[in-house]
Amino acid sequence: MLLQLRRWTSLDVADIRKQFPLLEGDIKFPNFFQKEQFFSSVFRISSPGLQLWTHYDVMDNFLIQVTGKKRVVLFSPRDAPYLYLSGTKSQVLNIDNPDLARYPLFTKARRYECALEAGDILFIPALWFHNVISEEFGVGVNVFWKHLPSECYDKTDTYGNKDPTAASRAAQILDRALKTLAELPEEYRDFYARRMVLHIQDKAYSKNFE
Ligand SMILES: O=C(O)CCC(=O)C(=O)O
Repeated sequence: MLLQLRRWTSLDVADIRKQFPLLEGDIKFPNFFQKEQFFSSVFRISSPGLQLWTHYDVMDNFLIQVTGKKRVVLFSPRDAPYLYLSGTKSQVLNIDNPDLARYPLFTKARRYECALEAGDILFIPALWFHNVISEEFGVGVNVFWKHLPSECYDKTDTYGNKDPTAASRAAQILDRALKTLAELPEEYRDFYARRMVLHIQDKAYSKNFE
């Protein structure tokens, strides 16, 4: 076997063809996007019971199961208010037996569940939350691609999960607005914060999100 001299770091964007060149000949990506839209391909080797917390990615991706079985639970981006997010992850770790005293709104999140077996490919659209558990030892590949114009994405993103730059800028502006409101006495801060929420509900949500 060839000795691989180049040391790959977590700062490299994953590409199974480069990091595991012996496998390159075995890999043929599904023909669903242009070559220049390709972002990464991640080699996934999982032990039985391995669970990945509920999170979203900002790029579309295929989860390709080569061997073994996985259970994937998906939640719509519209259910974000019920998932107790911290960044891109949900704080509800046990989705099968959630702590409802702590996370009461979680019951409102609608779950879509599927079983992935060898040869199956699951399309996970950007922003859809997913929680993955390996039911047996398995090998798989994730393929991520950019479906927005490439300038929308954060250039420092290595995992396909950094929010688009416009979303990050908007979040910073919102933080500044909240700091500005803090200059007011509590009663006024509360009133104007509620008005801001109403303004966002009125202006920013797409009609499909209502
Ligand atoms: O299969 C896994 O272990 C994780 C897959 C995943 O998180 C993804 O497709 O983004």
